[in-house]
Amino acid sequence: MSRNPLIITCSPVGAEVMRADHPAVPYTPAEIAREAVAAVRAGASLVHLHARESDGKPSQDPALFAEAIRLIRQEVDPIIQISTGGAVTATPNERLLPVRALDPAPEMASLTLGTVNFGSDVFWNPPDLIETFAREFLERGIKPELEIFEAGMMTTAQRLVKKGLLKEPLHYDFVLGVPGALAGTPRNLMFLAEQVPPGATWTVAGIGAAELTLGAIAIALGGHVRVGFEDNVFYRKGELATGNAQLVERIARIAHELDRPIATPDQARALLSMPPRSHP
Ligand code: KMH
Ligand code: ZN
Repeated sequence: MSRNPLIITCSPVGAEVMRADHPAVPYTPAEIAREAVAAVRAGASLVHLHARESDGKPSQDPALFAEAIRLIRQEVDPIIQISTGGAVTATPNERLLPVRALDPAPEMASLTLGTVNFGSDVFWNPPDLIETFAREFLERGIKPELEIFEAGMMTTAQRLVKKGLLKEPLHYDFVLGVPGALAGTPRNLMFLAEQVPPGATWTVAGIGAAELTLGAIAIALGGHVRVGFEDNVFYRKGELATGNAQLVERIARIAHELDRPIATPDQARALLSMPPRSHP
């Protein structure tokens, strides 16, 4: 059995889930920070961050990100990973705004490695966009989390390594179960995990009910786990989670039973080959 510490990522809100889905979905920076801080206290060492306007509209406004980060950092010190996926309606420039504007630069940001159907929409990531994003990350020393929605995106990762646009060791997030993309099945998770090169790390974000099943499998396989309202708002069928922290707590309990200690933020940085955080 693997005993490497488990990195639990929490994504307290994405671009799609709304208060109609769960009344506690956070919108404002203060609400997002409150959910993130509770999740970190429950065992999350990495926070995947989206921003919303106060009416819930997805936003890439750097000021909203900066305020959420400031409030989180007042209380806890997780790795904070900015979303550059944003919403399917965001332009490439909008998606890059927080990467370009935040000072200090974010430690980490998401990078989706291809275009994919996304429900009834298309999440648009053509090759030139991916390469531009990867270059901007490299220039600022930002560690990418490679968002893998489809199997071919694994090949793209290797192509970008050969071009010098991604530095090893890579870190992958298998986002499984988006309608229109690779389904959230154990077989699909195994298929992707088997392709991870030596020295690289991976986590899984199962959408809906797959969050729990794939999370448990990832713990047993030696991978890492993402939970949170971006991907799933239910504790079990028909029962909403009380908050993001409840979803983190459950993963931490399962990890405990499977003999995986929970990574602290500093352990997570080391596991992901990231430098210790030095700036305030
Ligand atoms: N909201 C999706 C269109 C990411 O954060 O980088 C994209 C997404 C991936 O959530
Ligand atoms: Zn996201």
